Amino acid sequence: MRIVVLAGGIGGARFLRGLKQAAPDADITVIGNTGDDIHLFGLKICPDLDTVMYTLGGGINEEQGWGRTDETFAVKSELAEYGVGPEWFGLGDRDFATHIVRTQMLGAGYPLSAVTEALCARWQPGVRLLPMSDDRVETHVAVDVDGERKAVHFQEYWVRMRASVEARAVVPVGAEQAKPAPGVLEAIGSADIVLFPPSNPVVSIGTILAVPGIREAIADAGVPVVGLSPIVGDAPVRGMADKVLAAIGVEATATAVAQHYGSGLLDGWLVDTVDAAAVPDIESAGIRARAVPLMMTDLDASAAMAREALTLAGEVRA
Ligand code: FO1
Repeated sequence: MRIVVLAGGIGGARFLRGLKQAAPDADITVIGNTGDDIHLFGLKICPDLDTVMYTLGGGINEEQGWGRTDETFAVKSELAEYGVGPEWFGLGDRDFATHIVRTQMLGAGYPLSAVTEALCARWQPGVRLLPMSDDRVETHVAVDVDGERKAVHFQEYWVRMRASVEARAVVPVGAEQAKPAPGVLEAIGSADIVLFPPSNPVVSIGTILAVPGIREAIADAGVPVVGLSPIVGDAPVRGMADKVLAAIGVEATATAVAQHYGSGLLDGWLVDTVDAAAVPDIESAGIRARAVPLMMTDLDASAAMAREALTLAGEVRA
């Protein structure tokens, strides 16, 4: 069975670990969000690609959900001694090696998809990890600071500002000119199932869908598209998805997110048991819905969710 998964960072990566356990024989292709990418210290950093690679490859800092385990910060503190910032983005020594290899390969002319494949040769994530595009896309957030409207890089909004100010707009800069990376449309075209894990519907899955051609390919693939709500009980399970949902005028509810994706794209939607009352509303929007436990408390819980998503996909196919 060929499964395509659109993944952002932490939520997507944890779900993928469960999917691998639930469907050990499946051929899984992950289309990773690159809108979170940031250039720092002359290096290109790809947070969502690295979180998937490290999580599935066994190198992730588990409690953080990003960065490496057993990390040290000698390089970061030496940079700070030189007064070279920013200090608010925690890059560890082991993580720096990933960004040095990536930047070196990009500088030698390799596209991001080839670089990602090379990095994954070491980590063996057990899935094919494709960036959504080889072209540069970087999400920026419009905020009002000291009475003036300005755009800040997503990472500055997310990490330095902790999403503490209202996001007036979220813009994946470069998305309109970006092309799907090699293999992305082919993977979608030959998939048996497409899954939207509980990733951020705006800055992760939304950004992937903003690359021209990807949304259409999924809508036209003629295979079941099933998503899992990142919102449980009207609040994001983790992260601050509600802040960016507000920027696009979408309520932070399981129903609103399903309607945001729309029945033209989504065939099935899993909500948590606390949102069971939402099932009829979602079904009346033309999306099959089911209430199951959606908290990824451990690997078995994630695998159970993945199995529920595959079961729902089988039902909507019929
Ligand atoms: N998130 C934080 O909250 N604080 C950090 O200092 C931080 C550093 C960091 C470094 C590398 C990396 O790949 C991810 C990092 N993240 C950090 C997480 C990152 O902001 C998120 O993973 C995504 O961009 C949102 O999914």
